[in-house]
Amino acid sequence: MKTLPAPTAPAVGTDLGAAARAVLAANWRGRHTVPSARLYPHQWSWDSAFIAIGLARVDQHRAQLELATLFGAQWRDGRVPHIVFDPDTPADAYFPGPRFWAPNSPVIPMRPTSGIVQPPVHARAAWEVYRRAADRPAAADFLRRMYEPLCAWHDYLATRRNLGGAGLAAIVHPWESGMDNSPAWDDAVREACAGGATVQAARADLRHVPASQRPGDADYAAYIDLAGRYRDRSYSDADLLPDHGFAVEDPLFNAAFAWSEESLARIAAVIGANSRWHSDRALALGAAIADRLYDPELGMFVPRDLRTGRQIPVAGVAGLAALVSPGLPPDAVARTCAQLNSSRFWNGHRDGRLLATLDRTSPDFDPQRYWRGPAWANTTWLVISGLRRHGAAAAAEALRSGLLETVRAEGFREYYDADTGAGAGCHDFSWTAALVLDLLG
Ligand code: 2M8
Repeated sequence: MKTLPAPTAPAVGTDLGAAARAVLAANWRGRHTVPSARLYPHQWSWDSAFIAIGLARVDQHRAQLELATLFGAQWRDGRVPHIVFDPDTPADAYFPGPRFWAPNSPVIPMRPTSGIVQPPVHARAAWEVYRRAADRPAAADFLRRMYEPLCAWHDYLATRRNLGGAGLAAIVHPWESGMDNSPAWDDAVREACAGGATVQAARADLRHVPASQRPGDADYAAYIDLAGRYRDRSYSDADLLPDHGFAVEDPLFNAAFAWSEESLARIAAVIGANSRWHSDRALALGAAIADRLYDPELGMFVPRDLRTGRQIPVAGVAGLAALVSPGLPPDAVARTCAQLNSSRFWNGHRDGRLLATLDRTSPDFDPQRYWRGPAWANTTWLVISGLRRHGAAAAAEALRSGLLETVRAEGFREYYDADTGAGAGCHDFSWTAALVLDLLG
């Protein structure tokens, strides 16, 4: 049995870049990086994409390997699983582990994985790796190897996950949003919640992080119920509606899809493939996001529940992250950018620079609890990218400096109290370190 390493990263001190590199070195497992040594001791899908974006700044080879390892576990239907389990990590180190996701397999396969997905930021990450590469020929080879797997991944989303029929990809579990306990999922989670007691006994996360900073037991009961139902239909997406308890078109997920599709167009151009097809699909995704996920009353993007056919009017950072998408109408972009200066997302204590996950005026806002309020590096980074895309350089810079200041003071935490900036969740968290490297430039 492998002994888990203790965190070895030095205090942040003055050299933020060196400290970030040390976190990523401590979390490196030879072919991939774990998000956190104890809380998340396997490989996660969108974490690896963010990690590759940071590694692209300092170690092209590791950045390439990070993405290649993840895609080595891609399913035949094109899906990229949200967790690739490390067979050397003890089975009870993370819940739900490989036996939950594949209970009928007599032995755990060589590459055990989960069966759900996470936001498709990978093609964008592959493009970033190429863009930053010192060894361009090696990076072009890498793009050639990644192109077909990335196309298969996007085709899976565009076809099998097109549950709403408008071309957007549906997510079928709250974990697929990456923003697990967002209040936007509360109604569906309440319905799916089976029984908390058994789940509490199995939860490994509470050994590492205070319960007040994690999802509740009822949330976990719903996660297990929904994942179990999807698993029991062999992870098939056919005829999922109306019975499956969760089917949502999410703005962050689909904007990441559109942004990545646009990156596939650039990748195709480098390797001599047809790029037009990808840029057309990127723009079509943007148009569908505008059509189905823009809420003119709130003045920003929101998720759409495919079970009710209605938008979920929750103002969250996912609706701001939609700004990374190509093909959005200028008025929707302008109103969404303006949200940064509203009382919903303005933080008086830090000049509005700490970006909360949720509308601060919402009764559900909780500055410390996971995806219900705290500031996260990855969502902040996505919104910075969206603002830059639309020329809002000053707003992007305010978020960038606010995040870097917070990390300097608190270390590479999983998230930060949205009111005070105090570090929360686990320590030495990989995507915080990686995206700091990118933001340092
Ligand atoms: C969190 O999600 C996992 C389940 O996937 C968990 O709570 O156990 C989320 O923050 C997710 O976005 C992230 O990818 C994952 C690993 O960092 O942790």
